[in-house]
Amino acid sequence: MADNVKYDVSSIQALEGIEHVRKRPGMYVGGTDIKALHHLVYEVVDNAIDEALAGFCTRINITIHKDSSVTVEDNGRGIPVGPHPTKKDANGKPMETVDVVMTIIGAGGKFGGGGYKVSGGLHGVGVSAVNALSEWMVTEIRRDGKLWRQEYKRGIPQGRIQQAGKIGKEETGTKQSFKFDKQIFTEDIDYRFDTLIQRLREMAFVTRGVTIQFVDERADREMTFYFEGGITSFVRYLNRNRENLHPVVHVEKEIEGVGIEAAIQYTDAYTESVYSFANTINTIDGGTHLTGLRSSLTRVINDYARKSGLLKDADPNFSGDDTREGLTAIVSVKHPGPQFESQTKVKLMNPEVQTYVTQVVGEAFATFLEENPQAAKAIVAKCLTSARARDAARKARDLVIRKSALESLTLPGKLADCSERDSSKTELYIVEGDSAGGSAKQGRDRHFQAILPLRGKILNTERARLDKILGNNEVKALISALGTGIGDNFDLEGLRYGRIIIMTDADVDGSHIRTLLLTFFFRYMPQLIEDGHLYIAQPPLYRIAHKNNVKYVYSDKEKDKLLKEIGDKASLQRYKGLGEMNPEQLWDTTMNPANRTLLLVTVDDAAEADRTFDMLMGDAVDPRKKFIQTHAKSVRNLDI
Ligand code: 28F
Repeated sequence: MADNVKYDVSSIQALEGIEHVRKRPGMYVGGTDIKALHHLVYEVVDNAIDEALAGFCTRINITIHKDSSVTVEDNGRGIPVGPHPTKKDANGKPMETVDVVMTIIGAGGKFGGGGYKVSGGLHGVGVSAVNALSEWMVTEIRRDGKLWRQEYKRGIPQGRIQQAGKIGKEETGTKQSFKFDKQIFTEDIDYRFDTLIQRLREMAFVTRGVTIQFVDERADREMTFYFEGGITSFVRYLNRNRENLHPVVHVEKEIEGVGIEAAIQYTDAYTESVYSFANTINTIDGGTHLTGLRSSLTRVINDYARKSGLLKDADPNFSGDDTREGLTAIVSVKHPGPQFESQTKVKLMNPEVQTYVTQVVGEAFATFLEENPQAAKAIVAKCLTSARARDAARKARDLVIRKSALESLTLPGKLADCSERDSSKTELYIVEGDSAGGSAKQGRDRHFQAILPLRGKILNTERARLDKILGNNEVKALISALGTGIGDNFDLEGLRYGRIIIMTDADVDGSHIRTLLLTFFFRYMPQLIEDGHLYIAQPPLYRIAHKNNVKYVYSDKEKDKLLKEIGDKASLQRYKGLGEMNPEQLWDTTMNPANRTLLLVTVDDAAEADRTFDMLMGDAVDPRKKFIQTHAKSVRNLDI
């Protein structure tokens, strides 16, 4: 071949596909923000997971390198090497198989269907989308005693696949390395360890027996997940800080080629922690598998309660809420042809799945209750107290509404109100602790800023029922200060402040109370978040004095940068809590709209906090602190 002829291995279809992905990344990876960046990793890992689901891979290693390139390696069969059975290139010659997988959009599926080829959030656009959005990508294949290597730049093959070495006959696998293209993604974003860990832990739970190792060379951190027990281990992990009523009930069956698996365990908690997966995708909007699980448990528990005389004929049936209180469960289905709800793609729609799950879970749980009368009695007793508490909650709520209708004139004593009456111009700081509350009262602008000090940790709303929450003084003060009521009686019209700003210490306790407040608002006043009224104040982390001027910085990054600029003659003070600042400093750094930073809490942040609250429950609070701060969006200098 004449040297000057550029080696052209890519088909027109490939070139057009790559160009389209780079022009419309939102259609393939959901955007160009950090979520989209994480999708690149999930897409590649999903291919390795599929190789595991097919039974050929037992280990997946993910590494983020210092230059933020990523390597994912599995010990599966290795992508086949050789001419693709059907795809031709621009000259009508068969394309190399790996170039089909790596450059034709959506071509990643296994030969002729069969495997469970639906990948995570991208739903099968395949690794070719990752390739198109990467400055470079290298694919290494180990199989048939040979090491093969192919390189791409922004999706374009840089030549023919090369044999790069000889290896042991039994050594097989696929290794993908890539570096995301800075031309495509929002500048200054980078992978977030905590977020990736969360998803990889989930993947390991729902893909039993696979070892997933994650190394972050940028921060020298590493975690390895391996759950022999699969989703049974997942339920145990979720319930690690709760009193269990019985051992985990596990069932796994295949019906008409669809894998149905569930793990169930009731505890003394008042909340429900149920997660559903389809082909390892965390279907956060649920779907037919989740409906099947819930309805079958409610039916089976009611049947058992009646048959055993624990529910008298005169008693009404337990409601879904009653049988869900204290329920931790995972339902995971493996479906060759899953249908997802069109928009969010995280809701499973296959109707037959509801029937299969109802049948499989119903039968297994009914058998469990029959064979474990002690556990059955404990579960029914729990449902009974929940039904009674629901009544009490309704009465308590009616009482509070009647009372607050009267009391609404009298605001909580500790509230230092502002003089402005137009709520669109006012804001309420919820401040942790009386000392910081005092500084905030003195430092604020009393024309439009009100202060409500909250003493200690408000009741852990994660565990308490509605009736108990209403009884807690701190929460009652908060509810009447806001003026909206809660739950189904919430009325935004009554809101007395345009902005609700949570201001807590930057320490472990501060993040705990902030997380509890977020959970409270998410569960009982979600519209407050939806309509963008909820913020998190951002106090400074450090005070840097140098010669005669003082600078406040809000992150370690900012501190390091400033110290580098002014040399370390400066004196550095790390703020442990709001109480260390006097009123003027608190005003200057955290309350003055002219130069404060407020983090806007979005529904996604609160929903994610709430959904994964179980994961964080009871851990050393530190991860929770990082979790909340990394998920809130920073809103500098609001247009006050
Ligand atoms: C690091 C990410 O991508 N692993 C993969 C396989 C295995 C096969 C395969 C992949 C051929 C043309 C469909 C091997 N032997 N890890 C991965 N492992 N793809 S991706 O085949 C792709 C098909 O298009 C494989 C026999 N059957 C399938």
